[in-house]
Amino acid sequence: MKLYRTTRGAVVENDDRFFLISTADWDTLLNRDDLTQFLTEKISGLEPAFPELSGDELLAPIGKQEVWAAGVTYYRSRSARIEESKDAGGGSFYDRVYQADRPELFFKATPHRVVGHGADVRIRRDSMWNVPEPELTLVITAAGKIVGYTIGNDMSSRDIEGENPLYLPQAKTYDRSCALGPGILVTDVPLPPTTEIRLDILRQGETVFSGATALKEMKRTLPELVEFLYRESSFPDGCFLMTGTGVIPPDSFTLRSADEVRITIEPVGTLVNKVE
Ligand code: DO4
Ligand code: MG
Repeated sequence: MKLYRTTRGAVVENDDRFFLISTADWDTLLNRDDLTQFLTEKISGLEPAFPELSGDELLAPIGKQEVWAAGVTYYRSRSARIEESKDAGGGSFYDRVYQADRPELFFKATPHRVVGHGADVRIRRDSMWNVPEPELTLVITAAGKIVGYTIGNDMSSRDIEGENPLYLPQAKTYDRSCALGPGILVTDVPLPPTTEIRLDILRQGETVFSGATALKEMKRTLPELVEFLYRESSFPDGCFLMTGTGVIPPDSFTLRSADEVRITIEPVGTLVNKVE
């Protein structure tokens, strides 16, 4: 079952049928530990409201939640980061965090820096080397329960983070640096390890990069990431946690204005954003 935040209100998609549900606000909904059961009961006996949902109606599936991100959770991310920071003396930090018990967790975005499906993401004007990062993103309640999954794009300025790891917040957090959507796959069943996370980048309609990874390539488990994030922080409205990238274009690649970024995670959907 999928849940969308739309211009019409909260919409549930079940078996290719779309239901408009009357509910309290989005934040209260996302914070329900019983979200799957609640939505199942909500739509039972309801007539589908419309045959399909157009992309123009979709809003980013976020209310008041903070967006956090895990880093260096895939070997590919570890290697790319070691390479990009070697001239700056990046040393062994990325390998050490890849191996360590404690994961890298960083603050990614406040809701106003997040865009939804179809909206433009941005690259920083003071950066020359930028990539999208396709990431499975967890929807977690205040109690720390994973109630759903969405798709995230962790836009990153590689020259800024490569110059000095202390610049990470500037490389990662700026206006429209984060895309989430198109909706939320609501389920209590963990995703299979074979779940594919795919990135395609198009320039004037031509594919200029394609790559994919699978959830089983991740070094960490999803509950482990949530446990560390919630150790000494409370999230009264729940939060979104991006789980790191396993797909990074070659070092010769940088995004350009008007590029289209498509991220597909099959049970969730495809998140499409243009670069402003
Ligand atoms: O350590 C820098 C950022 C890592 C990251 O965003 C990722 O691995 O996805
Ligand atoms: Mg990332």
